[in-house]
Amino acid sequence: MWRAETREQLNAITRRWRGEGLKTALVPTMGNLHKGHLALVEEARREADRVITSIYVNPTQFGQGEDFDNYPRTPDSDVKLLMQAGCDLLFIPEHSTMYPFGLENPVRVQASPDLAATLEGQSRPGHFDGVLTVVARLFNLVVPDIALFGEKDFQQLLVIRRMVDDLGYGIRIVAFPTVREQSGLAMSSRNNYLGVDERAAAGELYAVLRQVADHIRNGRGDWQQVERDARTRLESLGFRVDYVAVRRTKDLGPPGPADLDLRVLAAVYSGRTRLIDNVGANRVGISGE
Ligand code: PAJ
Repeated sequence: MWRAETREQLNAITRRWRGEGLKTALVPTMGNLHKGHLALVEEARREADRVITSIYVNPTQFGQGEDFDNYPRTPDSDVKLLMQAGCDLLFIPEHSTMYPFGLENPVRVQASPDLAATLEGQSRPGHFDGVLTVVARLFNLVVPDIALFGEKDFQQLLVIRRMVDDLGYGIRIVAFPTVREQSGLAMSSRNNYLGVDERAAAGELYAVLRQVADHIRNGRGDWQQVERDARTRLESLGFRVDYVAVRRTKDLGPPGPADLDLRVLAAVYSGRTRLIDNVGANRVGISGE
């Protein structure tokens, strides 16, 4: 596996690949890799000739009081896992490579407010601007043919797709389904913060989201009541609920009676750990409205 830290090192390798007509895939990550990340790398292997994984804990997407300083950094085990997964190039930049003019006054990308102001964007103001600011930089530096993102961060995926379509990046965005532990808990670097008991209980979040999806599939259309019931259930399981919401899959707007393709999204706290998850729920019948 090649390794690049600077723009020059990265360019030397990717220019050669492009010159040889090889199709490249980028998997952007913040490291502390788990099976969810590695599934993206393996999918990238199937989709492209060369796979580039980036590891960069991006300060501009963390809010004040969030976990930037404590975010788990495990580069040695990440390198081993990437080699096993068949990654061709690890791009592991310093701040000065990603933000050569410093972190205070970088050129920023602003996420489309219609997609980004709700749910995660409401709870974490500026978060998606920071995500797009670094993802645009990664796209500009790596110039991949495709880039892969997890459905685990569903709103992030939509915000990135919009940027690509709006700014005209010639990059195909591939979405990959959420990889889960046996308990149903979505794999996440932040799961490391959970205590043993919290971790055992955290799978219940997925169970509740699936129940909501089942209600919707069975024709329930009284979303607000469905959301309230889910909130109560999550609270009774010991979670502090940030949001649990039924939304349109395509733009995360509130669903109307004719909307069939829906998503159930939630953010909860287990102790001090913030967990997010989502599931799809395609409506077939319409009743109860
Ligand atoms: P990070 O949280 O490291 O996630 C990197 C990629 O892995 C994202 O596309 C995320 O959706 C995906 N992912 C995480 N957990 C997953 C799981 N359980 N199953 C499937 N995919 C999963 O998301 C980020 O980093 C950053 O915001 C980033 C896009 C790198 C920009 O800094």
